[in-house]
Amino acid sequence: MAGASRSRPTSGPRLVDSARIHVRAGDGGRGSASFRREPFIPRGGPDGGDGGRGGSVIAVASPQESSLQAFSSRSSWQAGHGRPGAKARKEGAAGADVRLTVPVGTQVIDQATDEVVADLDHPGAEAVLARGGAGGRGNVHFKSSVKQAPDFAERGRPGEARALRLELKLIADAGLVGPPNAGKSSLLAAISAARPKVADYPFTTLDPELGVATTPAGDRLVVADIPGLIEGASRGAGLGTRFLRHVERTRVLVYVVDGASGDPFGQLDQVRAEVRAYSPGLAGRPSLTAVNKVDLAPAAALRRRTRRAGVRFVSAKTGEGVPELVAAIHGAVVEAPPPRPAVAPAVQKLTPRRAAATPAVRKLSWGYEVTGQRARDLVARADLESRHSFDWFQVQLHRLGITAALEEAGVEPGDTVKIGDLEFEYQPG
Ligand SMILES: Nc1nc2c(ncn2[C@@H]2O[C@H](COP(=O)(O)OP(=O)(O)OP(=O)(O)O)[C@@H](O)[C@H]2O)c(=O)[nH]1
Ligand SMILES: [Mg+2]
Repeated sequence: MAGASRSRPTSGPRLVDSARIHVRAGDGGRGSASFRREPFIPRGGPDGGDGGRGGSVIAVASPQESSLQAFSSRSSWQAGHGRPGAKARKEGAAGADVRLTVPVGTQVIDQATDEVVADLDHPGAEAVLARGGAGGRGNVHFKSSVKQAPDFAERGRPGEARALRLELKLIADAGLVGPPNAGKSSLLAAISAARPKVADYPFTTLDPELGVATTPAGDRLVVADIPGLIEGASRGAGLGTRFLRHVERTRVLVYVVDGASGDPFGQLDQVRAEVRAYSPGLAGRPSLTAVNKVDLAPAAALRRRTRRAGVRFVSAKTGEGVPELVAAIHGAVVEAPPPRPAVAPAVQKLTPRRAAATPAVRKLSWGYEVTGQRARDLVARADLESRHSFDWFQVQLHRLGITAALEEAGVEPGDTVKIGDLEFEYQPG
């Protein structure tokens, strides 16, 4: 659907359909560096648990929301940080997620790249806007590979932070379809706060526009106004029929014809034929007919003569019959089947996680060899003479999954492990 956002003066409250937000996920909690206390042993084995994962900021599409109003008064969102790990292998609590409820049809755009990174186009759709940082590992993990007692633990990873734009692409419930000048835009203006251009020449409307109407009972209804259709539109006459794609997902079509024209019902047949030529499915959708301009004499006279069921005479100018028309559209929308089969909620992630380059471990006659570029780079960078760097090296062994891979391969204390040209003895602490 085309954006409803146009900056122009309005009388009624405008629909808030765009917002800029900053989201920050929580940092992971730090891992714990603690040691078991055992009788007669001054320093037992390491038993520090992992830090908790930071909370994420997640957007969830809800049919209960109809605008991005909530984001115009608050633009910054921060999820909870993970708690640190503790001794006795106790894992820190995870940070609380922040779940932002947005209307169905909200698109998430990365402000830095202008890329649409998530499209929450059905109820229940979710997108992770900022992923929480992983918790740091406690020193309980660092007792293998190298002999020293691990008196350090990892810090948690920072949570993601992003500047995003939310844009509501409303999915219209009903579409106004009719010949040019029938008063479609006037009708949209009469039932909603939208202010489409209205003029007494054909093809005033060039871009589809949306408005939110409220029924007398207080129900909301999203209505789309599209350019007029003339005879031969399906063969390209006038602006053609391509605009009909904007009403393809609406549940109900509202045919609007000009009651002051010579032959409104002839107009109706023509428009229906064009819609049918465009898509028989669309033509078969539930519909209503509004004969507009009943404030003018020809339309008033026609009303007296007409016995057609389901035809409503209205005036976008005076408002006559308009509330009843809105109620009827709403009734039809409620009864109409959804235009598309419901899809299961999909989770979209902003940055697909890169598959970690897992190091390969080979068991050889003399021990274990770790291969892989990242493992070799690690060894090349490590200066194992310095204590500081040695600690760093151990942390990296875990980060790269080397320790886990070694254990998986069945490494035993005292076995020789070789990475690049470094050889060391595997010794759990
Ligand atoms: N008297 C009267 N005039 C109306 C009514 N509704 C619309 N008009 C006039 O009809 C003309 C066309 O109205 P629009 O709302 O622009 O018609 P449209 O169907 O959107 O036209 P396109 O965008 O060109 O397809 C304008 O001059 C309006 O002021 C009505 O109920 N009564
Ligand atoms: Mg128009």
